[in-house]
Amino acid sequence: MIFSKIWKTIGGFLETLAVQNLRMVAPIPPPFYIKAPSASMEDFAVIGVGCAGNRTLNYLAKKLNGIRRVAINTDKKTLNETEAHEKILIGEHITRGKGAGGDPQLAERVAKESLGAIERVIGEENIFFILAGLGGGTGSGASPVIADCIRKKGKKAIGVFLMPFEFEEGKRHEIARSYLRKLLRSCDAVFLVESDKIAKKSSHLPLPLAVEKIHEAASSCVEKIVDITRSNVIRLDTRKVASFLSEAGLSVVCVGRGKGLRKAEKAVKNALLNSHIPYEAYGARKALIHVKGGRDLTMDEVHDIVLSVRQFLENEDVEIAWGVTVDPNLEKEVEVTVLLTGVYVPWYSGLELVNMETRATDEGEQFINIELNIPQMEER
Ligand SMILES: Nc1nc2c(ncn2[C@@H]2O[C@H](COP(=O)(O)OP(=O)(O)OP(=O)(O)O)[C@@H](O)[C@H]2O)c(=O)[nH]1
Ligand SMILES: [Mg+2]
Repeated sequence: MIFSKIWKTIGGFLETLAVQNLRMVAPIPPPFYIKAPSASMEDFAVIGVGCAGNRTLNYLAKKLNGIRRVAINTDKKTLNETEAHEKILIGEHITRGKGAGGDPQLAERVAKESLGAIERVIGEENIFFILAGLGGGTGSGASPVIADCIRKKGKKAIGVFLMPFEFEEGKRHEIARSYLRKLLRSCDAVFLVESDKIAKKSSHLPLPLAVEKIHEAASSCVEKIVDITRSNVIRLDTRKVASFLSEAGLSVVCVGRGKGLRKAEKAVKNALLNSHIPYEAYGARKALIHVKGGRDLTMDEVHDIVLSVRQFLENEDVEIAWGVTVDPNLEKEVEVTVLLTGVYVPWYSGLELVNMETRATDEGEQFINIELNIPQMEER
């Protein structure tokens, strides 16, 4: 009894000593000891619908290979050529696997008939991206059915849709607009890719490369949202991102990079000015900012980035959330992603589409005058 008491006392003493010793000898982690962010894709899945949606899925497979990909189409040939983990051919008894021929009502009907198969591919993930080109049959008609199915299961449906090219017939634009209205009701958040604007910028490129630029814009939307959930210093986890995107309406992702002197200022300006914002960003209800930098990223830089986004939005009530990633692989470089939700759509109420690019040039002063209190830093 006495022996065990003595033993306990000695043991306790040795333990305390060991802990103290450990405290003394344990190397103090250097302030920048931060692991490079790793992929966490189990919360996300992507569904490519129709031909444009399937092809975008192929592009995404090269960029974000770990994400589960599902392809849905009425077109058997395109479906066969799609790199997806699961594939669903819908409406084969009517279309004989040859596409919906630009008829979204037909696509909607056959998607509803295949609801069982669609439900089975809505897995454990919390956030589902739907990729499709609007203006044709399958992407326009089946996407709302898929979005409804996702939300009925309590998951988030995030649409990333390619708008038709200007030169396409009027009917395609009519379909795109009317199904966009539907999709704004069915999806939690909708991101639009203005194919035409991107195509014009890359008109000098061979056609497959120019088309790839459009797929790149759509898949970068997915990549950047997934990337936010990898933030490691100030965390924005999937739950926060999911709640941010919940019933968010029309949304936009802008990305900018800056290097060297005043890199944070350059990054935030590039994000807000050079993005393909096809609608008014000023009306945004919420903004989510993800700042990525190397070990030299300072609190001042992050502070000024957040402040300048607030100034840009010209709305005191805008709800802002922000996350920070320090990636040791980024050297003297800052990347800023700004996700805006609930943006205003002028043509949604019958007005014409506002071309943000023209605005940026015509009223450039307005943006350039944003006072960015970013300290001058020595180029290292
Ligand atoms: N970027 C890109 N856009 C495409 C591609 N194919 C079509 N589009 C665009 O997406 C819109 C919809 O076209 P599709 O995806 O072919 O249509 P769908 O959904 O397959 O519908 P159906 O063919 O009628 O069954 C078109 O109006 C084009 O603007 C593509 O391969 N890449
Ligand atoms: Mg098709």
